[in-house]
Amino acid sequence: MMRYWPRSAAGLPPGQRLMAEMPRFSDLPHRPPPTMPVEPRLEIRNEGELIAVLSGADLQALGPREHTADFHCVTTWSVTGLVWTGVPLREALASVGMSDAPAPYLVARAGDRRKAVLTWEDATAEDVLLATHLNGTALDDRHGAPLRLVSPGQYGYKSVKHLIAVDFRAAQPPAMSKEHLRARVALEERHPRLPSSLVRLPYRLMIAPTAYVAERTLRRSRIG
Ligand SMILES: Nc1nc2c(c(=O)[nH]1)N[C@H]1C(S)=C(S)[C@@H](COP(=O)(O)O)O[C@H]1N2
Ligand SMILES: [Mo]
Repeated sequence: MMRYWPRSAAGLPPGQRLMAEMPRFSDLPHRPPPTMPVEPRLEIRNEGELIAVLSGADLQALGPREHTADFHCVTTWSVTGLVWTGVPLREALASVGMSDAPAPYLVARAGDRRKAVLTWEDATAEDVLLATHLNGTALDDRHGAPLRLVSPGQYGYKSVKHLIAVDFRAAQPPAMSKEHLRARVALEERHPRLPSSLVRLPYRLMIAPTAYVAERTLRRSRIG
C-alpha cells in the first residue's frame, strides 16, 4: 500500500501531491472494470436522442495525435507527463456538425454507468481528448479501454473511462454527490459545497486504501 502514498513536490497545482505511477482509481473501488468492446464506439446524443455514432475508424480518420498532460485526482494525487493519443473532443463533435454548442451541458457516460457533467466550454477546451492510448499503448481495463475522456484542467472524475456516450442537455443535469460542475484544478474547485481546505486531508487519507482496493479488484477481475 505504501507505493500509493503521494509525496509533496514542486510545481503542482494547489493541494496536489505527486504519485509515482498512475493507479487504477475510483470512488467505487470494489467495482470491477466493465466488459467493453475492443473497438471504440461513441454515441453523440441530444436530450437522449441519438444524433451520431463515432467508430474507431471515424476517430482514426480525424488524425489522432499525442498530447502530454498531467493528471490530477480530486483526492490530491497527481501524475505528471502522461502521453495520451487521441482526438480533441471538439474536433470529434465538429465532425458530426456540432461546431457550435447544441446545448450548454453534456453528460459523459461510461460502460460502468459512471458519468460526469461538463459545460460546453469545459468539454471543448483544446486539451480535452477522446483518448485511445496512454504512453504509446492501447488503453487497458485499468485506464479506461477502449476510449476515455481526458480533461487535464479538471479533476480526474471528469476524465470518464470506458466512455460510451456524450449526451447534450439544455438544463443543467444533476451531478454526482461530490462532483463540482466545473472542477477546475487551477481554481481548486474540488467539491460542490465544501471548501477545499476542509476536504483535502480526508480525501488524502483515502488515496492509499482506495488505490489498493481498486488495483486488487482489477487483479481479481483479470483472473476471472
Ligand atoms: N468509468 C469510470 N471513469 C472514471 C472513474 C470510474 O470509476 N469509472 N473514476 C474517475 C476518477 S475519480 C479518477 S481519479 C480517474 C482515475 O483514472 P485511472 O483509473 O486511469 O487512474 O478516472 C475517473 N474516471
Ligand atoms: Mo479521482
